[in-house]
Amino acid sequence: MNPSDAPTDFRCGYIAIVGRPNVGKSTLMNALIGAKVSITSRKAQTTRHRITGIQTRDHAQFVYVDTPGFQTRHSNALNRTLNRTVTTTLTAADVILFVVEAGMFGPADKQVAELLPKGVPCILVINKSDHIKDKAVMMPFAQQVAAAHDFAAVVPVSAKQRFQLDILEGEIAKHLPVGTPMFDQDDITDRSEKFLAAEIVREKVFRYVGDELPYTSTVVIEKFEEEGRLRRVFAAILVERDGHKAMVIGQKGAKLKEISTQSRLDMEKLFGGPVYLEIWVKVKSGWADNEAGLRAYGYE
Ligand SMILES: Nc1nc2c(ncn2[C@@H]2O[C@H](COP(=O)(O)OP(=O)(O)O)[C@@H](O)[C@H]2O)c(=O)[nH]1
Ligand SMILES: [Mg+2]
Repeated sequence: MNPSDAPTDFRCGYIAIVGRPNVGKSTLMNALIGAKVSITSRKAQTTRHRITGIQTRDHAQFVYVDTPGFQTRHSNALNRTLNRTVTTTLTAADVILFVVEAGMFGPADKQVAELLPKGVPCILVINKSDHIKDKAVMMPFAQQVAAAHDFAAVVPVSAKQRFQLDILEGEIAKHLPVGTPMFDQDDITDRSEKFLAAEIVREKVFRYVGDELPYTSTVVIEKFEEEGRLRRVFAAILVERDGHKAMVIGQKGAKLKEISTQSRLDMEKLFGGPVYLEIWVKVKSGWADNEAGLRAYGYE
């Protein structure tokens, strides 16, 4: 949107999405913007970067920032870096969405609640409400969580079934500052296609290779070319050991083929054009052990 076209009461701001791993933060952001820019999975270590998703309406522009789940289990270089991303995002937000899973409020959730700054409007989002059959338990649960922080609103939703997302958006809009749009109205993210391509491949590795593959495997895009509408993407999956390489490739290359096909389909949908994709699997160990290695692979 051209800033001069925006109405004078137009609102625009950053909305940080935080919560413990696996509560559905990335699914929620994708549902709110109507496109899949943040990868999701049943595993806890999926989101590793801060990812921006943008939704522009007539009256407001919502700039969502999806964060890695706050890691409480192990203190290693990767987890420390992930946690720093969460705290930095919180300090820059106009509105915070604190996401919990309906019926679950454990020590890991409480630890995230303690990070919520005072003075920034924070909305309690109770996700996965589709799991709750007995609606009578919702109220006491909401009250239990609401005791942990002074929330501006409480909204039960289902990101997966797109339930009550309009209500949530309305609550967020109330707290956004008046201001001109920061992004073009057609933008859905500030991340490059090259970055998104790597994330898509990483999601498929998580999905198609069993739990045995350590989280230290990652994906880098070695070459990303555009030729008219066609994108040519050359990706490498980096794993720690030869055994992991065999796991990713699978019997007669079946697994790698599945990863490639599904990645290409997702990229074509997101980029809106044909994609030629080549994926190689390479052994490279130790990249996640120290901060320099993490920076080399794009971690902030
Ligand atoms: N039933 C149900 N599952 C959901 C919902 N939102 C997310 N999930 C699932 O929860 C898992 C974790 O989601 P993800 O968005 O990756 O969580 P994150 O770690 O908080 O970003 C995935 O398997 C999602 O499909 C929801 O509203 N209902
Ligand atoms: Mg996530």
